[in-house]
Amino acid sequence: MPQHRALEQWVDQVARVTRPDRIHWCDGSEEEHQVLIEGMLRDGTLIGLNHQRYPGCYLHRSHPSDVARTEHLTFICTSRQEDAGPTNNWMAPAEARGQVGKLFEGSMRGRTMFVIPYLMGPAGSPYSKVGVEITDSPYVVVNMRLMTRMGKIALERFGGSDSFVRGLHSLGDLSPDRRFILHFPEERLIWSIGSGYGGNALLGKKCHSLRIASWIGREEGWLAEHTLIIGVEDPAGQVTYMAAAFPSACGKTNLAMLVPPAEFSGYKVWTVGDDIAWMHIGSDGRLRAINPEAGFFGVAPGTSVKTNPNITAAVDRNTIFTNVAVTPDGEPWWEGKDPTPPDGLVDWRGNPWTPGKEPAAHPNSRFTVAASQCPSISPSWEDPEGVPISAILFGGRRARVAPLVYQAYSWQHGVFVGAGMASETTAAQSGAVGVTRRDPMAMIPFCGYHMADYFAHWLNMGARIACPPAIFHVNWFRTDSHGRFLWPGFGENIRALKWILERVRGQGEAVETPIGFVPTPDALDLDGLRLPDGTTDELLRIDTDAWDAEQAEQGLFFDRLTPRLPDEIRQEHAMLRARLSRLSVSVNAVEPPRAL
Ligand code: OXD
Ligand code: MN
Repeated sequence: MPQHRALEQWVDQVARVTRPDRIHWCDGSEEEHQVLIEGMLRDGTLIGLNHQRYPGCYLHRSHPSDVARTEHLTFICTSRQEDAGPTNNWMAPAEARGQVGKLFEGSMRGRTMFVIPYLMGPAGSPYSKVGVEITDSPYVVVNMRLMTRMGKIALERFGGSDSFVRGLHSLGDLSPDRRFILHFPEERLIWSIGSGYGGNALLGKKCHSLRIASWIGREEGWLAEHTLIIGVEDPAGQVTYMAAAFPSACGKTNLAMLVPPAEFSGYKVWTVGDDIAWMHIGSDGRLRAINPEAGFFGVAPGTSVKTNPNITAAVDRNTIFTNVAVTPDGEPWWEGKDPTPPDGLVDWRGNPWTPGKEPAAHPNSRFTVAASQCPSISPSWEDPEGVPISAILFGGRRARVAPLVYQAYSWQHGVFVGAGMASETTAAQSGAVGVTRRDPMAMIPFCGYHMADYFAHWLNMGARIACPPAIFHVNWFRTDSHGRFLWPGFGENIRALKWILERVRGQGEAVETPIGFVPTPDALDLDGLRLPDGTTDELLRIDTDAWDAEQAEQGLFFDRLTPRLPDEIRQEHAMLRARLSRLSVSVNAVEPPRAL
């Protein structure tokens, strides 16, 4: 393969350091897949599931200390620390090469080194990019085959080019003390050692498609975002595309595959992507999104026929389950799959499960499945030009502060809304769950450069889009004083999407509030929902005390980003403060109006 010279040289160089027993170039074929599966069944890396009910499905149990993304061990290795910014861990490239390079020495002894050429994005799209992952994990290979266009198809796209993203992964000894996920964006290089977990080891996903791609996107003038992409079809058959950025495990997969309730039978949601979007300005001047991935690596707990019938139908064949529980019949099981757990479950560690103590499935247990198996997959999901985005939604888990839905006043205000986002942490990353953290545009773990420069890039993009999408914020997670969710979520979220659709078309009633346009209670179509009295008002209420605290926390976060923070973000923050103080004076005023 003389045309892949740069690739061959790199593979040789890696093999000289890592010392594998064998090198296998992956072609992505069915035969190769079967050989890998059989090998993993033999050595226990995979466990076969009930092949009558779940044909082609397997279970993988990871090392119990390797079950989620490890953000504290994830580094951006730019030559200048200030380019990584204060929200990323940084390591000097020379130090990274020295310290972590040692860990790769001989790390593949006794193992096969797999070379995985992959394509992120549809074949034939001008926006797709090639990467190559070298790994010593066959589990990674079979997952990459589901999550990317892998093997021959990627090599074809490669041509003679030496500009591809290089990703080197080794399981090492799986010790968290020797685990590092390093990104060298200037060199388009990723090094990951010591973890087999998806987000740390499937390098096409977070490492390439977000951290490295966000850097490339800024250089080339496009956006790499942690967003789902959907097409919302109305009863007239018109499809409007939206992108939505929520942090990990906040329901992107469920929203991407939403099935509306009976009252909304004329509406349909088409899935284009559930996690990542690459958005370019198309030749028509619109923002166009492609899904760089080819599969879904979704959170299993909470997934059921009721919450997500589409993914339930997709994962009944050719699916890899990781860290779920198993029934005595060899079926995968997780909390929320059925109202009552079946008897005789084996938990995610492989032990008999005792109800009432720990969950049977790990809270971050996952399924990996090809997108093409999803019944709601959009006919346009592989459109090389991408789909035209009319609305961008930001959202997170906020118990009190954010109303169900609101619209930003403008692109600039919308960028500020995204920049001011926060959410409660989930099991998708190691560390405490349920802690509120600032997570601008759901990109805090994934932006490969300084957050302030990232906001500036968003602002610049807006100026270049002839017809910029409208920007909204949604929150399905508001609770009452007893901590109960006020909003039923899942399929009922179509009600918020319908209002968004109307706003995009210049319809839909709204009131102007300090934070943006909030629907009037009548503007939301709540027919058939029967929410308890007062719930709608509560869902849409702007709690001024909570917002005062919120804007103060936003200010502290923005202070960390000075002096690079764009003036526009500071101005929007000051304007929010001014609008809030006017509101709190008018709500709480005991003084005569002249006090204003
Ligand atoms: C994911 C994540 O796996 O965000 O998508 O953690
Ligand atoms: Mn994600």
